[in-house]
Amino acid sequence: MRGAMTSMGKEEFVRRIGKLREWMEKKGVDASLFFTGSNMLYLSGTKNAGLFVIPLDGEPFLLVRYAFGDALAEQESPFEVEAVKPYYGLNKREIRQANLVKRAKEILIDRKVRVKRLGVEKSRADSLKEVRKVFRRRKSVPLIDAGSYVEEMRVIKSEKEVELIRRSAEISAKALELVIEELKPGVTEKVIANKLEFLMRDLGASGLAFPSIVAFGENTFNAHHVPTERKLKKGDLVLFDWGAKFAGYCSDTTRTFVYGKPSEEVIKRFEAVAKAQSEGLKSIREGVPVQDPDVASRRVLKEYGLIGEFVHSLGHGVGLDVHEKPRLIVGAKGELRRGTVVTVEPGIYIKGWGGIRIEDTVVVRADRAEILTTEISKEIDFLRR
Ligand SMILES: [Mn+2]
Repeated sequence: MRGAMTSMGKEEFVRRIGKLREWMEKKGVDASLFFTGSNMLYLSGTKNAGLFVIPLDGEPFLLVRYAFGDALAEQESPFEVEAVKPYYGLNKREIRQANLVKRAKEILIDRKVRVKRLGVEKSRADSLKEVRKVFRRRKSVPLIDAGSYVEEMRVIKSEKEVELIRRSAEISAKALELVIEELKPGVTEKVIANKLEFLMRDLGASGLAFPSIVAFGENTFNAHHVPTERKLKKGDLVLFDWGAKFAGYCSDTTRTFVYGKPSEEVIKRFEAVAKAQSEGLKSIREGVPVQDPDVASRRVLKEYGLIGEFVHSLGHGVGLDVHEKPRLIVGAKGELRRGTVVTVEPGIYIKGWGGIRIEDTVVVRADRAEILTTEISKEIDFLRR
């Protein structure tokens, strides 16, 4: 299932587009183009189209290659969808490609929109080549980065968006609870990861936030581990880093447990990471410097002599993409804003031994971090029985 519907009403998209149009007006941008992706999804309700065109005045519209998403785009988006049909014929001279950018320009000309400055996603270098070709007249049309502006808008989530992230977290938690029953000596990381992903989809996920990480024993050292045939043994560290998508929105959770009785060494290291996480969480509220939670977590690990093993940032924004702005890291500029959703995920990595990471997805409130991924135990010996 490709479902990416955000289940927002039209008025929410109109509100978002209205905000973008204020920016367009200020920048002298007459129309903005968004390619397939999360910015398109955020503004239109679908990412099954090829191009979303937002004129400063007049109705926005989606363009899509005929039979390659038009039916889905029509279902998912409240905006006009036009399918562009290619024709191949019997020899090369007859070929007419479906050129969505060219069609966008024709429609804008029909509607008497004169494009002197065009909003685009500057990060999409590949697609911009075609835009430059089509929109060049005697003088080329300046391309202004509307993508970064939309990504800034996406940092602050509405309550509706927070609810969808919470639903994603609930599905993820339920799936983990069920897959834990499948842990037994000899079962492989791959089998557990496949079951976990099946369960998330079965419980109503519209997709996965990212490929699930299931790591046993020394494989927990690899922060971006890909599940293998490694078999579970008594006494192994067991790390899950996983997340469903619900109505397009992601959540991101990590838990580390021991299968069996944890050693004193594991207990001590786990305590350090757990305390680093709780201190990071405690430091989160509206208005604090973005770097503070990272510094708070790192300070704990320093007390435990483990600061050198915390080799990534504390967290990242989460929404339609699993990695969004802002990045929680020492040195980051700015302040945390209310409604921002971020992960808090300190970890330590000791080569040849393994890794421990604990992660929750939280929303920044006026006075605290509200945890959206609450239902799964953070006890190291949770799997002991
Ligand atoms: Mn994460």
